[in-house]
Amino acid sequence: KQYHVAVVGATGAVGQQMVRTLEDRNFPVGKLTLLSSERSAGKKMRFRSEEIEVQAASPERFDGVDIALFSAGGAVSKALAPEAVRRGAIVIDNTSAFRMEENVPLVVPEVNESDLKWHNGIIANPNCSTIQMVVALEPIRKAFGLERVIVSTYQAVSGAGAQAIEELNEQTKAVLEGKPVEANILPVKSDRKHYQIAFNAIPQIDKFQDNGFTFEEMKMINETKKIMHMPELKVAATCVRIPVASGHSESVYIEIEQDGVTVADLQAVLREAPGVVLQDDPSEQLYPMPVDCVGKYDVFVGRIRRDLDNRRGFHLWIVADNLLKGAASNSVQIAESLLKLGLI
Ligand code: 11C
Repeated sequence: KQYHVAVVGATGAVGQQMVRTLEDRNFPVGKLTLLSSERSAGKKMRFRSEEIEVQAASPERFDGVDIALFSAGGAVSKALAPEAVRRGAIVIDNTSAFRMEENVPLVVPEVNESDLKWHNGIIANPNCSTIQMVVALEPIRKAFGLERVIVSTYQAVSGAGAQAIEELNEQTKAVLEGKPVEANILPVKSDRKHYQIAFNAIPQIDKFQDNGFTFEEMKMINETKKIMHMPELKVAATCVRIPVASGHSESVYIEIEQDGVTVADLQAVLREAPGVVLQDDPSEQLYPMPVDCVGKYDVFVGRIRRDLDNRRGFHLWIVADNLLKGAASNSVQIAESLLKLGLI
């Protein structure tokens, strides 16, 4: 069977990768509808050997659509996802609009694919930095139990969209040419102040919450507990933007339940884990880096070592393509899982 798929936000940084991923993974697309804001409507995008014109998104565009992949911001999802569902589509939403709603599964197929069984039309795709972390943590939890997670991120600018990539490129050029640097997008487009990202590190991703954490940090905390079905898990996060175009990196400290586990035990589990590539050999200076992970669907893990003070504490370094496994390819994988489980 072939499916009518719609991509909402098709011209954005994630939307473009969704189109590419549908083609690359050979998803059975019979018809592809590309939707965007009025501003981007009329642009043409290539899918397989076809040129498809992007149309302005509206409720009627979802008539006949089987699967709608949304990545056009929370406000668009809130307005249009229920309309798409009403018209018979299953929505896979890449924004934070519905993630924490009780009747919406939040899914990373390697971790909690079976949560798809109780969907009510909308399935949420988690935040990019959460996805890559839980893909690595779930096999560890299964094998040894998990009590605590403390993560610091080194996040690429593409997480903030295509305009942020442009801003990094322009600022880098300006600095190198000794020209004045303009900052209009980062750390958060809608916040009051903007800071230079070129040759800098900004410890703010998304807006500050009343508890002193940013929304990105709270997403990592709350989404991890929901996906792993562990409301009791202790999680803390510090999220930092760095001048890398694509590929999020994370330094993750974990405390496991079981005693006597070795680094070799953790490596053995991760070597077999779905969606994980182990790149961990200090003697060969082998560890994951964003430049090597961009364009790939997997999550890369290295630098595994035991904490010097806590025998049940371990440190890991986790890298993935934030636009692919962090967004587009996780969404397409969710669609693949729906097919596999006969849920569509
Ligand atoms: C970033 N993680 O890197 C964000 C982007 O909730 O899906 C993804 C935001 C989200 O800026």
